[in-house]
Formats: sequence, structure tokens, C-alpha cells
Amino acid sequence: MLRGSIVVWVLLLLGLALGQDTRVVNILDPSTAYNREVTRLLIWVSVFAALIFIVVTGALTYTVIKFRRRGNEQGEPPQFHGNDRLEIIWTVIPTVIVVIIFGLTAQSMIANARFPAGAMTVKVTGYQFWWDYEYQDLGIRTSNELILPVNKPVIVEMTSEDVIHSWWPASLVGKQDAIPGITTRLHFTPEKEGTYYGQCAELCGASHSRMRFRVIVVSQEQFDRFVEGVKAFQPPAPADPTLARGQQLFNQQCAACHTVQGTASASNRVGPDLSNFGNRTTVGAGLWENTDTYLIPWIKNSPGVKPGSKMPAFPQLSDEDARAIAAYVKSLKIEGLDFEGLPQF
Ligand code: HEC
Ligand SMILES: [Cu+2]
Repeated sequence: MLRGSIVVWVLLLLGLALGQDTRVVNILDPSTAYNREVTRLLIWVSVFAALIFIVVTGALTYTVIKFRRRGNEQGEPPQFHGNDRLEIIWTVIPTVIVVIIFGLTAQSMIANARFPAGAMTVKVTGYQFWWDYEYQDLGIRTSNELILPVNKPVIVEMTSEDVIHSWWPASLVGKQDAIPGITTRLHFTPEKEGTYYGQCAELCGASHSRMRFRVIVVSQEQFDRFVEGVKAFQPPAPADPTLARGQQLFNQQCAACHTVQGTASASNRVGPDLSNFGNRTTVGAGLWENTDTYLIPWIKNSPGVKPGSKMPAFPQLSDEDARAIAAYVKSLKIEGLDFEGLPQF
């Protein structure tokens, strides 16, 4: 048993040490009011836990040393029962600690439950294994990477189209389940520009761990450009024969499931909105960098690289055709917007 648990710990530490992805889920990032409350609570709870640990292990150590068997003492030491004073003390102190922690928790919960005034509402819908975003007040849609303006409160209304998911951008706010047929809500105000790592936090199928996302927080000015760009989006006319070929293949093979705004054929919602896919920093719902290295295998064999993906494989596509399609989907972008290179949280 002991050896087993040592092995588990060593493997765990090794796994952490060798972890390729340096972005870790960090609930203590104090960049939103929500997480500052969580951090404050954690510190208080840790202080009390440390105090209890010191007192209990101290008393135990003292007792073991003081009352150990000395020399050739024989038999049981004198026995006694009950000590009212001691029992009252060890009942009252833990009760006081629990009441203090209850008060602090209630205070934080009330602070975090207050819905902000003047917030923007975004509807988040979970699908196996990706996320869709609708900015209801603005009448625009995007997928997988949620773009938000800095210092503006946002209310996230969440639901799911299949099983229960949970939307969790750890450095911004706590997790919230996305449940079919029900709307759940979260709210927060991002205070720092940057790219925030997000993860589905409710086991939802084969690619649950690969159901990630990003929240990209930009200046108000950049956000306005993004909104204008999405509203006015028209796919660019193919600039060369490769792009023309890509567009043609896309309309034949892919338009049945995806939306590309401004096209008649691609207006479907089985998969993510690809209207501004060229501006995405990731492919596969936050999984890989959005480069040909990952995009081309994705297009040819999505379930092969992301088990359980509802996007079918296209084994009939030649390498050249897959490259042409990749070039086309990457050409779908709002010019003058670049979300790469922001600080990462
Ligand atoms: C049967 C519906 C369907 C068809 C056909 C389809 N897709 Fe998809 N596509 C999806 C789904 C569903 C996802 C989300 C998969 C996931 O992340 O789990 C997706 C995801 C994607 C993504 C990643 C988007 C992101 O933000 O990460 C790209 C790019 C993409 N598809 C391109 C294509 C191309 C190109 C074709 C044609 C060769 C195509 N799709 C055909 C359903 C489809
Ligand atoms: Cu999920």
C-alpha cells in the first residue's frame, strides 16, 4: 500500500515536471474580483488548517514523549475518565473556527453572486466537443474563442445541445455546468488583456479533456473592430487558383455543417462558425496552434486526431486538396486583427 502510493506520487510529480503545456489551470490568478474572493477564502482556510495541524500534532508529540514507557515500568499507567474543562475547550474552539469560515464563505458568495449592472450578455452553448458563442446584444456569433473587451462586465448564459458540459476559464471565474434544456449563468469582469485558457470541466465523452477553449480579452477599440468585422463579414474573393479550388471543395464537402457568413451554402450549425477562422489562434476547440501542421491532419481525419469528433474524416482528399481547403479556411479572416502574442493566463 505504502509502496503503491509512493509510486503514484512519483508518477504524478514526473507528469507535472514533464508537462509540455506550460499554461496551468490557476484558480489563484487574482485578475478578477471573483478569483480574488476565492484566493482570500483559500488563505483563511489554509491558516486555520495550519493552526489545527500544529496544535494537534504538537499535542500528540508532547503526549507521546511525555508519557512514554520509561526504564522497566510494567503494566498500565493510572487511568482516569473525563475532563469537563478540556472537552468544553475542544468543542468551542472548532465551533468558533467553523462559524468564522462560514461567515467568510457567505460574504464571498454574496459578493460573487451580485450581477453587475450594464453587463454584456453572451450565450455559450456546449457541444461534444466544442463551444459556440452568441453575443445576443450585438447580434454576432463565433465559436471556441470568446473575444471580450477588457474591464467590461459580462454575463455568460450557458446551455448545452447534447450532454452536460462545464465551461471553466480558470483564471477568470469558477466553473459552471452547461445543461441541456436549462440556462445557467455566470458573470465576471476581465481586468487584464490576454489569452485565458479554458477547459470543459464535466466529463462529457471521449474527447472531454480535448474540449478546450480560449477567452481572449482585448482593448475596447480592438473589440469594436472585431464586432464590426464580424457584422460586415464577407468571404474574400479567392485570390489565386489554390484558394478558388479550396473554396469549391469547401462548398461541396464542408458547407453542410459549417457557417461562413456571406455565403449562401455555408449557413449550418452542426459545427463551429468558421467566418473568422483565420483569426483563431487555435484549431480543434482550443487544442492545437492554428497552423497547417495541425489544420491539415484535422481536415483529413478529425476523429483520428480528436477521438469522438463529430466532424467526419475525408480520406478521399488528396494532400493537395487538403492544403487548398486549409488555405481557404485560413483566408476567412477579419483583416487588421491579431490575437496572437497576448499574455497568457
Ligand atoms: C458532419 C458535419 C461536418 C462536416 C461535413 C465538416 N465539419 Fe468541420 N467540424 C464539425 C464539427 C462537429 C466540428 C467540431 C469538432 C470538435 O472540435 O470536436 C468541426 C470543426 C472544424 C474546424 C475547427 C474549428 C475550430 O474552431 O477549432 C475546422 C477548421 C473545420 N471543422 C473545417 C472543416 C472542413 C474544411 C470541412 C470539409 C473538408 C469540414 N469541417 C466538414 C462538423 C463538420
Ligand atoms: Cu464537455
